[in-house]
Amino acid sequence: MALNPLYHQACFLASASRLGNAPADQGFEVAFAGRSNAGKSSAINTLTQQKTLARVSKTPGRTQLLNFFRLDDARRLVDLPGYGYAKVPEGMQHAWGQMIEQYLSRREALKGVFLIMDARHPLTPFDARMIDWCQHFGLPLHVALTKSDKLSRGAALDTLHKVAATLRREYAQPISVQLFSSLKRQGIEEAHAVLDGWLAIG
Ligand SMILES: Nc1nc2c(ncn2[C@@H]2O[C@H](COP(=O)(O)OP(=O)(O)OP(=O)(O)O)[C@@H](O)[C@H]2O)c(=O)[nH]1
Ligand SMILES: [Mg+2]
Repeated sequence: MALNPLYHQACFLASASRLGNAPADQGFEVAFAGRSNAGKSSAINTLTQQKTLARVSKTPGRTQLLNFFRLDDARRLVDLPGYGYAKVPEGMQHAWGQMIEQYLSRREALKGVFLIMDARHPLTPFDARMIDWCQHFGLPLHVALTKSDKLSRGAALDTLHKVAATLRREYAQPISVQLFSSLKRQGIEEAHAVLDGWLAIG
C-alpha cells in the first residue's frame, strides 16, 4: 500500500520545553511516548519515510523537549521526551512528569497516544504510569512493540499475545497493540491505520 503523502511531507515545526511554548492548540495531534531508547524517534522516521526527521539518539535521556512535526496545517506528530532512564537526576524526572501530565491533560488537539515499548522489555512500571494517565484523561492509546526484529517470530507473537492479555485484564478502556520494527520496516500499515483514524486522514 502506498504511503499517504501527508506523512512523507512531515517537517520539523517546533520544540517546546513546556506546554505554554507549544504550537497553537488546534487541529489533530498524535504523541509518541515511551521509555528512553525504546525507539520513539525511529518510529516517527519510519512512519514518515524520512531518515533524519526525528533525531535518533545514541545517548538516552537527553531529549527533554516536546518536539512537534507538522504534517499539514491541521495535523502534527509529537515526539515526547523518553522516561525511565536511570541516570536522569530525580529533579529532572519530576519536571518530566509534570510536563507530560500537563500535556496529556490539557492539550485539546491531542487525539491519541502511540506508546512505544521495546518488545523485549514491555510494560515497565513507567509504561504502566503512562497508561494510567491516558486512561485517566480518556485518551485513546495504541501500543507498538518495537525492535521486534530482535526476537524470533515465535517469541514476538508470544509477547504480543501476553501484552494484549495483560492490557485487557488490567485496564477498563480498550488498548490496541501491535508488533513493529523500524529496522525491518514491519507493522507500518497497521500503525498508519491507527494514525489515520486519530488524525482524520483519508
Ligand atoms: N534493531 C532495532 N533497533 C532499533 C529499532 N528502533 C530503534 N532502534 C535503535 O534503538 C536506539 C534508540 O532509538 P531512538 O529512536 O533514538 O529511541 P527514542 O525512544 O527516541 O529514545 P530517546 O529520545 O532517548 O527517548 C537507536 O540506536 C536505534 O537505532 C528497531 O525497530 N530495531
Ligand atoms: Mg527520541
